[in-house]
Amino acid sequence: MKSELCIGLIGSKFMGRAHSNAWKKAGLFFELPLQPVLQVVCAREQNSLHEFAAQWGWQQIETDWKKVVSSPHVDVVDIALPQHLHYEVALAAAREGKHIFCEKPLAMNTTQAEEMLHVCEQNKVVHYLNHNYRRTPAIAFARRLIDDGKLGRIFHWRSAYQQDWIVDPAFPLTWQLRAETAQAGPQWDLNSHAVDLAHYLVGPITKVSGLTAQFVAERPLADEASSGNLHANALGEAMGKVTVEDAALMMVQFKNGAVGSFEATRFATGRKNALTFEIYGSKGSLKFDLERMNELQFFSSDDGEGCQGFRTIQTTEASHPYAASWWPPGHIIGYEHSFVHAAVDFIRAVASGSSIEPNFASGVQILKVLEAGLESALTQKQVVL
Ligand code: SOE
Repeated sequence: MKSELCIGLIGSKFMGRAHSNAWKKAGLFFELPLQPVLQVVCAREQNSLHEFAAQWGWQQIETDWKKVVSSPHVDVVDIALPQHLHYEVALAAAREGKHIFCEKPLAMNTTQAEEMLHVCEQNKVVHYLNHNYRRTPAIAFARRLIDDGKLGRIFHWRSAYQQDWIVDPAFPLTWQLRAETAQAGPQWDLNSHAVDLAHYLVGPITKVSGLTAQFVAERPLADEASSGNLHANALGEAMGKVTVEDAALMMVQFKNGAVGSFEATRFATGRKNALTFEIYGSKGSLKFDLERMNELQFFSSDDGEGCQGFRTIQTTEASHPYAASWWPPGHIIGYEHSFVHAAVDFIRAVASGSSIEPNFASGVQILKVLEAGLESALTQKQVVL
């Protein structure tokens, strides 16, 4: 009987590191039905790839992604690439019968995403879209509270995803700032996470109004070879046009009648990676802040009169999702752990032949909302989904 799951990772930058760490740690902290094997890592630059493979323990390196996808030694293709490369790699991987672990956002548009989903379903492969924040204990616990009826009927969703890494107009024109490689700015990169969480915690969205802004129209061309972890050097004096938005806002209605707002920006000076959301219901409310990711704020109207107020739950008890596999209560975890949890759930899904969420079907629904937001910003009309 098979006891291993061989991973082929494509991409060796920020997400390549986060995924490598996840595959390595998954079996050290969690009981797994199959042990992940770091079989092969693929990227374009061979020299740095040798170093990357040695550091993370990848057994082989490859510079041609097509060889990874068709390798008989690979069971899972892990796509840790910018979104404009997801479509081609995912289609090829699914056609080779490989299970797919794919970084977000799923694709450049809904048309690509729908085809990716269709080909995965046709070839009966497990497909996972890595909106990793769902798998922080606090957010998974928030879902449990909602499922248990602790919030009652939900009225409001409110999220803000704020970063500041491009406030300086001298920050170069990296792939994230060009429509041909990124499709959109924070709407794709950041609001994709927030919409995924809203879908997970509140439900489907039916109406969208959007507003976008661009604060810097031109930037120095980037030396892409120097870019990684949201840093990059300019190539020289030459400038290029920024072809994505710098901030994206949406007002939405949910199918269950709740209403919500989303704010995503790379121009919130001082905010590095601040994702906050609030949910207000008839019986209780929740507040989450990624910068305090082990905590969940919970208000319950069931609390006795005079004792009501938002309480801070440390989601590190053994009874909290994922927490028992790490440390004793109060010994907190971080950003990278959400990737480990994703790897664990993915491996379990593959072993049991079941599906996992979010997946490419979730990705299609997320992109529909994001596209509606941009369309509405352009036409200045509400879009009904
Ligand atoms: C960059 O904006 C980024 O790395 C996103 O791409 C990630 O999805 C998010 O988790 C942190 O910020």
